[in-house]
Amino acid sequence: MRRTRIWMGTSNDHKYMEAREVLAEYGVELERLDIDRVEIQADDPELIAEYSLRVLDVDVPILIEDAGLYIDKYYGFPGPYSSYALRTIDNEGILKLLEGETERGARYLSAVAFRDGDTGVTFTGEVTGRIATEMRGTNGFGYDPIFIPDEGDGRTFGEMKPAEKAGISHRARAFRKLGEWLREGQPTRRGAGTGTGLSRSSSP
Ligand code: ITT
Repeated sequence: MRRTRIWMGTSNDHKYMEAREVLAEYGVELERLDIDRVEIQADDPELIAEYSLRVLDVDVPILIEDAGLYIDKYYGFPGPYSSYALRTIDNEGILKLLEGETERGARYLSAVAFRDGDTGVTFTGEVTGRIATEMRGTNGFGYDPIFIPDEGDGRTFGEMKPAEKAGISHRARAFRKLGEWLREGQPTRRGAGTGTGLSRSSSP
């Protein structure tokens, strides 16, 4: 099986654009389905993405991505509440939570659940870093102005060009795995692993 045209169910333009760029490297054309997906409350982005995908009743090869920012000091908060935290306390609130803190470690996680007929698979990606002491940069979206990746040169994702972010981001890592899997055309055993009809890859 080799798909060159698949769909992403998301309400987020930025996520879609970033994912589309990565999959294009693999010759995969990513179309968009503008939906408000159903999300369960869980800590694990893989479970959240897989559930949202399972209850999505569409008949095309489709994926759902769940992503978020996990701050070490706060046991992973905002994590699955990343959208909510941005809508409420926003980046200023996160900076306030960490005011005067030296322990500023954080990570972005991404889980991509894909389904094509009876075949399903989930891939994950991660990037570790730290929370800046102030907002810097206007590129990217969401938490990017306050996230400094470990693999960078001290700039936030907000200060990086899209291609630089894509070199190391959680999303790019998860979508590259999907791109490789689609390119290889690897068959996945139906129902393997999770009991959701989806099988999993390892991370990062
Ligand atoms: P969909 O569920 O419709 O796809 P969403 O915006 O709710 O869109 P997520 O639940 O996956 O997406 O992500 C939660 C929030 O985490 C998201 O709204 C962003 O604000 C933030 N986020 C995720 N990935 C990010 C990234 O690469 N850079 C900055 N913020 C990010």
